[in-house]
Amino acid sequence: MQNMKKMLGSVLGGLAILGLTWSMAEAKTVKVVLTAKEVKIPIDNKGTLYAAWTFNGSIPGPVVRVRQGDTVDFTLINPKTNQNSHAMDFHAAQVDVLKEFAPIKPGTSEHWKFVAKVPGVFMYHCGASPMIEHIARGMYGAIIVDPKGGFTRQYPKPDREYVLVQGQLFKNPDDYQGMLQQKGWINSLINGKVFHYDPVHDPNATQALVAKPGERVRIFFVNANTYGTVAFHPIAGIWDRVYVNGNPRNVLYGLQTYGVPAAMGDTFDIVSPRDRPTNNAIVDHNMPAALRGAITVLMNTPDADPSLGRGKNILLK
Ligand SMILES: [Cu+2]
Repeated sequence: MQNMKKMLGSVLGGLAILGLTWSMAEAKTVKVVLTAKEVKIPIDNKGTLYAAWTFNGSIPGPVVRVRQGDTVDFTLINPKTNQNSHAMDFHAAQVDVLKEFAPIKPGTSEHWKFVAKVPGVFMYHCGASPMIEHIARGMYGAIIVDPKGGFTRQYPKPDREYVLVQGQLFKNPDDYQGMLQQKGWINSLINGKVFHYDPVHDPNATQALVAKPGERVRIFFVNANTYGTVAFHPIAGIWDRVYVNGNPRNVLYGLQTYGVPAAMGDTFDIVSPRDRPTNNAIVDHNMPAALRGAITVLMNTPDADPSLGRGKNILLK
């Protein structure tokens, strides 16, 4: 009996440690280091330079991708060569706005952690004052929190994935009062450029999103406008599914247009006809935004480059 108890004890002990090891292996700590960079970068396909404020020197900043339950170990660096304080506001984090999200001065850095508890696609942005200027100048990006449960019937594995982040370009981002009234909004940016992936409207555009006919294309979309809802619509197509906030539990079927408010992220699946090559123009159907640059072509052809919409190529540079 004594031996039996001993044996049972060691078996249970072994299981507990196994369980612990298993759950530790499941949730990872992901190091994310972003540097605030005030730099001139091209904001269209012909290379027009713009005095942007960025995370890591690009608009949008890098895509951060973790799994639900992971810990994001975050460092923000504000080099002393910058003129302005900057901050980080991850919409995927549940922390203290006055602490973690507080601005830091040039020549300093900050370090904090959060557990990404809710799955979806979330905006991140600089929250330093005036926030309208820090966002308008380009300090935003997307963080994807993949669901712990993985793919399901409701949230099937896509064939391709793309990230699209829409923002605005203002003629004078120092004009705080003007921007509050949306004055001087001259262009819309998709992943930091006007008509970035639209060779139809911009002869200088060299890229488009690609897929093979019939493939499920999943678009992680973030509205980084300073103001206004994006009327997200795939011309010549229908959204097969829309996951509100990118959460697989919030699924809608068969939508033509779905409104994405400022500071929201939603996930969109589109499946083109399998029996023929087609093109879609993915637009903000608010005409002022579309015609100022928010049009993205998705080409569905049998010879679609297999490397695009996968791995590192979900945000096309
Ligand atoms: Cu900033």
